[in-house]
Amino acid sequence: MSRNDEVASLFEEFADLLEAKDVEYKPNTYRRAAENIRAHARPVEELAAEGEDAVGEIQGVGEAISAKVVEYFETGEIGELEELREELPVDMAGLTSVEGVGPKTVASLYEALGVTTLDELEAAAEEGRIREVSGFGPKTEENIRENVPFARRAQERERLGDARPLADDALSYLREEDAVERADVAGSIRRWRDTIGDVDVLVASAEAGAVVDAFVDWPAASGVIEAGESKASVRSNGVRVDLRVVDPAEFGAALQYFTGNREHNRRVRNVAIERGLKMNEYGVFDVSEVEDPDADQRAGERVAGETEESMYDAVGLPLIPPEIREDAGEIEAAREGTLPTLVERSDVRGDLHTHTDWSDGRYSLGEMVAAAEERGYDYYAVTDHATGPGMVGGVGLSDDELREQADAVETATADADLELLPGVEANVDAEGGVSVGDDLLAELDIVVASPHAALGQDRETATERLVTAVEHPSVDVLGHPTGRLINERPGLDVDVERVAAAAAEAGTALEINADPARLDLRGELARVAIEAGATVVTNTDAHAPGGLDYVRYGVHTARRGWCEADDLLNARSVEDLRSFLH
Ligand code: DGT
Ligand code: CA
Ligand code: CA
Ligand code: ZN
Repeated sequence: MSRNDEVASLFEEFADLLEAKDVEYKPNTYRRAAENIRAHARPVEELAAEGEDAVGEIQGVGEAISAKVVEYFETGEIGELEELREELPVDMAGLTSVEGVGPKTVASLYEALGVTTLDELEAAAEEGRIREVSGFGPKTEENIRENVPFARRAQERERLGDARPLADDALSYLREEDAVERADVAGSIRRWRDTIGDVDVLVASAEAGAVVDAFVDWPAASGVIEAGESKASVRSNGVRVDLRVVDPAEFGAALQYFTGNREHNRRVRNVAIERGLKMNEYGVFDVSEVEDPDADQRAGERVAGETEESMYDAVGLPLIPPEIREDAGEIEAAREGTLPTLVERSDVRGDLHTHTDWSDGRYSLGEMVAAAEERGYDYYAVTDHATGPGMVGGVGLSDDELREQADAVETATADADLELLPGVEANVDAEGGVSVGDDLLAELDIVVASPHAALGQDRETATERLVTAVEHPSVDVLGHPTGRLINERPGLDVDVERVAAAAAEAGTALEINADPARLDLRGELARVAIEAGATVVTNTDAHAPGGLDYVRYGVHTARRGWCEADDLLNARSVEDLRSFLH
């Protein structure tokens, strides 16, 4: 969320709280101000630093509101808003996202039933308590009960793994159209964020109308949200897909602009300004001969726009990979010529965390090995679950069964055209211990150890736990280190720097689990781990042959972590891998 979004949300909440108290007019003034702050081109914190008058230049923002904005940036809160929140301490945005629930309803239900969250609202509806409140009836109660799950889903962002296949389908569909010269994704999906608000698709074409017509007929679209001359939005599998059609000469400019993120773009625009250039979604322009450069977006002489590379080049920067466009040091690195050479999918030589039907996989050892061979890998580890806490349904293997499986893997190696590594995925218990016999661990080629339970520990306990695990002499890989499941559970809160330093010292790799439900470590944490000196490894944790293709999510997540091929264990040769595992 940008700071403008953040401030806008505060005033929206303010408006709702005032409306809940039956205050007239003011709520709408606040909502209009919120909208304009959100849309304002300049960052509101910059304006606030200049003072109340500067903030007041935003349309619809008067003295009272600009004073509050300045107060917010100076003190971290708005006094009046805090008072209102104390009177009505509820999750206003969450509750009002339920169809049919407005601020006044929220106030009534808080006073009568003490409802403060979506969960409490749902419980009250399910227990038939809402119909008892004066002014409410069974019909309203039933509506609320039905609408809460939708509100909850709308608040969630899509997982990358759910959105990306849709985006790929939209691209290949559009690229078939004669009117389409180029098509690509932009936005968070092009940056491979782990969750996606909506999918942004960009097309270069001289016939925008024909492209829009084709897009609304995309077979995977379940409904059209809007369709204009050069823009359209459809829904597909519950995901919103936005299309923009631009002139081919401006495709690179639009791609750069709509890939974001906003902060990255703001910084790059400032680099352009330093060089006397103007950069926007239409191109880079030399405006030195132009009297009023703001009068026309395309004013001046165009110096770039057709390709994204030309856009960065025009402002004196190398092309920055989309995955790291987060204003997290990449602009500085680009200026200094120290951008990393990010790892690529073709660097990956094997998968070191996979399952078969010996534990909870659904395919035989032979089927999984064949799938690995098809992908041209040099090596492949079989790491079925060992028994242990967190292993539900008795899917884990006993030490004897693991020995038996290791023999089967050794036998399969003879006929395979890649190296097979017998291994195990052991469970990391709450104290960091591993519940597989030490002698067996020493016999296996690879030991992945992962936390599966006790994921609510505090940061200190969790960090100690993982440090203990990576220091275990037989552990080679710490699997899905935090145990998070995207949109389901946050996983362990750990000091990754400490765990990574211990892992580097002990020669243990930290996993970037590529299963799109996990993406664990996530990019930002992978970067911390690499900077602390640790080796990372991206494994699919595949339970079926198709799961091996999750490697793309792992590689792009690694790239978000500024990972180079040297940092990635499974980009190494068999010999180098073996010496690391030793
Ligand atoms: P999302 O969809 O929430 O996962 O995140 P994004 O990054 O895809 O954001 P989205 O879809 O709202 O817009 C795509 C990109 O377009 C965004 O990263 C930056 C750019 N963009 C869109 N609207 C604006 C705007 O009003 N101002 C600026 N500076 N950039 C914008
Ligand atoms: Ca988006
Ligand atoms: Ca969008
Ligand atoms: Zn696993």
